Amino acid sequence: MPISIIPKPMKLEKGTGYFELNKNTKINNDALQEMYGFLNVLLKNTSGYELELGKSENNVIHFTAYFDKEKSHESYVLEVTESSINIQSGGPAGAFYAIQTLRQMLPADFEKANSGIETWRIPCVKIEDSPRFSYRGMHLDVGRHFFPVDFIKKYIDILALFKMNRFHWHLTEDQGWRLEVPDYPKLTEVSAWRKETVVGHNNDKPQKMDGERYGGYYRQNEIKAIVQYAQERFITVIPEIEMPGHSQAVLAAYPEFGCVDKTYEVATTWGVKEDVFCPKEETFKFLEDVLTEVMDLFPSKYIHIGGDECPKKQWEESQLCQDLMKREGLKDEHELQSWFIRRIEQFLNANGRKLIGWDEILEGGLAPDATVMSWRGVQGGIEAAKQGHDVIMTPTSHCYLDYYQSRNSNEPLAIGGYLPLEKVYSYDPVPQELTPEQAKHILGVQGNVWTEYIKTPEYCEYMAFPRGIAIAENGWTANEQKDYDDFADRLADQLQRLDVMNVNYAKHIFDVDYEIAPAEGGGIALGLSTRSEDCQVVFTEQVEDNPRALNPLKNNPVIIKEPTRIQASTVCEPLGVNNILELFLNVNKASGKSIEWATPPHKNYNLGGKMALVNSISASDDRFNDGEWLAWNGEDFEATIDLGEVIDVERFETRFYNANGPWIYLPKSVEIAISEDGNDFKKVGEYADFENVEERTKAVNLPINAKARYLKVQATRYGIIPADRPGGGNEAWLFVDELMVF
Ligand code: TNX
Repeated sequence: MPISIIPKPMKLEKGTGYFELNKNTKINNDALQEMYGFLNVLLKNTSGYELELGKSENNVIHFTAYFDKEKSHESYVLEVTESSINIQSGGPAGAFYAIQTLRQMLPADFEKANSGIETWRIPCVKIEDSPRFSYRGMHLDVGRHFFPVDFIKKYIDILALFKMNRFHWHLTEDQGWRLEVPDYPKLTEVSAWRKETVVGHNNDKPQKMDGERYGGYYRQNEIKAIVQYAQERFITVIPEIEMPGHSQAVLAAYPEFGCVDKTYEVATTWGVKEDVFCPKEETFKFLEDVLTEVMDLFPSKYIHIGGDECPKKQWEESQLCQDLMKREGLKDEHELQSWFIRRIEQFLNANGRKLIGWDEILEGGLAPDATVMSWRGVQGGIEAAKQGHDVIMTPTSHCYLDYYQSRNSNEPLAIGGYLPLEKVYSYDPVPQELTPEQAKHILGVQGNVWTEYIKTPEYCEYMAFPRGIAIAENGWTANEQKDYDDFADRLADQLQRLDVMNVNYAKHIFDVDYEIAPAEGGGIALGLSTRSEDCQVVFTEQVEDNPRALNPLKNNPVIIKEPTRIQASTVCEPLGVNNILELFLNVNKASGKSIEWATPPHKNYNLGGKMALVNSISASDDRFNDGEWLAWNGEDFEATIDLGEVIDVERFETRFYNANGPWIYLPKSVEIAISEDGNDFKKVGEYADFENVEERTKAVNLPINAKARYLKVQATRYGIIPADRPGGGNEAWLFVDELMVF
C-alpha cells in the first residue's frame, strides 16, 4: 500500500520495512494517554480483537507523554519502525489524528467489518504533523431535506478520517425546523413539516409541486447521541438557529413572532423568503428559550445564529419596527438587524458562549465579539478581519459543495454554479489583502452542503465528497506543500477506503477533460485527456442526427470544422465507464480566431480566458460558473474579433446570462461594428430590448450581410442595481457567452 495520507502531513520520511500489527501487539500506555481506545474500536470492528496493555521490547505501540504546551494540541509525531510504533502528541486530539494517519496507511480492508484479517502491515515511516488552521469544518443543511441520525454519524466518521474538527449543523430553515424543543411543541408538530415540495429546479417555469407532505426532526436524545459521537472523534458540533431571516417555518407555527398579521405556512419552494422574525419582546423571549435549550444540548463554545438573507420589506412596513428604530436611534433596517444580532450576542455571551453569523451581520455594524462566516465571497471576511474579528472562510466561489462539480451532461440536478474538485483544492483561505497580524483572525475554512436539491444521503455523499476532502487538506496543509496532482494520486488511493465504507463519492477525478485550440486551416482542435493512467478516453462525434458508439480515441486532438456534437467518457480499470461529457461545438467563422478585449473579465470568472469566447462551445444554461461564461463587473464589455482576412459575414450572435438572485443582469444595449482594416469601424447593428426578459439566458442575433475582417462587439452594462432588486446599490454583473460569426 503506498503512503497516501490526506491531509498531507507537514513532514514525512519514509523508512524501509514494516511493522506487523497482530493479536499479540501490546499497547504501552505508561503516560496514561486517553486515546489508545479508538485504535481498539477500529481493530475490534475489522479483526475482532482488541490490543492489551502491557510492556514489551518488540511488537508494541507506545503512547508517550504530551508535548510541552507550545505545540498545538492537535499536533503529533508518529514513528513506525519494524519493532514499535511511537505516538507523541500535543493532546488527545493529536493522538486521535495519529491514529487516523495509521489508519490511512493500512489497506482499505481495514474498514471492513469482520474482514477476517488478523495481521496488518504498516510501512515504516516518521511523520511530524500539525494543522495550519484550528477550524476545519463541514456544514450540512438538514432544513431543506432531512437526513437520518445514522447518516449524520457516517458523515461525522468521514470528517474525522480526514482530521476535520467542526460539524456545522444547519438545523432550521424556511422549509423545516429540525430540533425538538419541549416548551414549544408546535415547532415539531407544525414547523417540521411542509405540505409539499417544488419538483425540479426552483427556477423552472411553471413551478410544479409534488403534493407530498415532507419533514422530520431530531429528538433531544438523538441530538445528544450525535454530539457525543462527534466529541469522541474530536469534532465539535456547531448548531445553527437561523434568525431573523430563514424563519418562515417557525412563523407557520407561531405567527405572533412575525411582523405581519397573516397565515404563514412552512415554505414549499426554495429561495429567499420575505417572512422573517419581528424584533418584538415575544420573539426575543422565544429565541432565548430556544437558545437556552440549544446551549444545554450543544457544549460548543460557538453558536451560529444565521443572520443571512433577511429581506427588510416587512420591517420597513411595520410600525413596531419603525418605532423601535426611532427609539433606539437606528438609521435604517440594516442597523435594526445589527441591533437584533447584538441583543442575541449579549444573551449568548452572558451564558459563556460566542456568536457566529453569516457575513450579512457586518451590514449595519458588527456585534462586538462576533465571528463572521464569509460566504458571499471573501470581502466580508477581509473586512471582519480588518476590524479585528475572527473569521471562517466559506466563499461560494470555492466552498459551495451544492454547486455542479462537472460539465458532464448526465450530472444530477444541482442548484447551479460550477465548482470542480481542482478549484476547491486551489483555495487558500487567507486573502492576500491581509497583513500577517490580520491574517491571524482567519480561523479556518469550511465546506457548505446546502440541500435544496440534495434529497438523499447517497446524493449528499456524492456532492460532499471528495470535494470536502479537498477542503480538509486546505484546512490542514500549508500552502507550499499543496499540489493538485499529488493530491489526486493520494485521493485515488483513499477513495478505495471510502468504497469499503460504502460512501457514494463522486468519481470525477477520472473524467475526460477537454482543451480547445485553433486548428490550422480553420475550425478547432479538441484535445481530450484523463488524468488517470488506469483509464482510457472513449469518444464519438455526431454530425447532425448520426450517433455512433463510444470508441477508443485514436487521433488526439480531434479536428472539427463544422457544427458537431461530441460525447466522450473514460473506461477505467476496475471502475468501469464514467460520466459522459457532451459538447455541442458550434463551429463558426469566429472559431479559434484571435480576439482582443478592452478590459479583461473579472478574475473570478475568467477560467476559460479569451479562448472561451471563440472556442465554439456555448456556455451552459444554468451554470454561470462553468468557465465558458466570462463576466465583467463595473465595466462595459468590448471585444474585437479578427477573422484573419476580409470575408462575407452574414450575422453575429451571442448570449447574456440573466439571474438577478446572484446580481447578474442583462446589458442595457449591444452594438456591433465592422471594419476591413481594423481602424475604420462602421456600426452595423444594435439591440437594446432587454427589459422584462424572464429567461435565464438571452440570445442576441444581429444581421450584418457585408464584407469584414474585424467585428467590434460592445455591450453596455446594466450599471448600479436599483434598491428594490437583488443586489440593490451594487454594480450588476455582466456575463457574456460565445461570440459567433456566421
Ligand atoms: C445561500 S449561504 C444561502 C442558503 C442557500 C444557498 C444555496 C447562505 C448563508 N445562504 O440559504 O441554501 O445560498 O447555495
